[in-house]
Amino acid sequence: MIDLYSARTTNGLRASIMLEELGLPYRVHAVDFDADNATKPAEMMAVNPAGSIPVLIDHETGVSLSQSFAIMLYLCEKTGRFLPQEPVARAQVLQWMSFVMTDVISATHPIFVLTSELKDTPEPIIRHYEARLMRFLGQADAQLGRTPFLAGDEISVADFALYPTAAFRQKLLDRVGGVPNLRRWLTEVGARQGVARGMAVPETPAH
Ligand SMILES: N[C@@H](CCC(=O)N[C@@H](CS)C(=O)NCC(=O)O)C(=O)O
Repeated sequence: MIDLYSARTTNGLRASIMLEELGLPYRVHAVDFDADNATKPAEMMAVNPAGSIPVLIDHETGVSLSQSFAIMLYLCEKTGRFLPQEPVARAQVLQWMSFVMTDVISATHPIFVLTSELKDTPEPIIRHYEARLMRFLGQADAQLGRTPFLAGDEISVADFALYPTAAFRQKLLDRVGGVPNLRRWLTEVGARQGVARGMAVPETPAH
């Protein structure tokens, strides 16, 4: 059995989307990640003293992990799915996975901080970071014009990594327009049962 400590943020959703897509049984523990670390579940804090979600404990293998990137790769390796073994195909998937986890997230994080955590951020500063994010999403769009999924013909862990981050920026995409291939991909990936189920985890937020 797997325990997942999570919340409905893009990092948490990456873990639950993977678990749902792979059909692995798990228990979810909703965490209020903004709360004082002293109030967070002890089992989770033992794995990740920083107190950030997601945290995954796999009792079958004895592995305990934080970091959504590592959790996604671990689940792929455990099941042999969504991350090819063949070196060239694997390198392509890891390239797009790195693109999501470093380039795209480095652009979305400032937008989150400037619009949700800080008040009265001047509009040009927000627009600057939105334009930076759109440059990266434009890169994904160009790739998705060439291949159905980020790393080629098959859906991979890289697509599941990008999905919650791109889906959470739907309003920006609607305002800016363009990126037709990314929109096609968002519809297709979002229609998958595993993705839809993963996006709704945990059902009830922690308080
Ligand atoms: N690099 C980490 C980031 C994890 C992270 O920042 N989680 C946030 C929620 S999305 C959190 O728990 N923040 C509260 C804290 O750090 O105390 C990952 O990919 O899992």
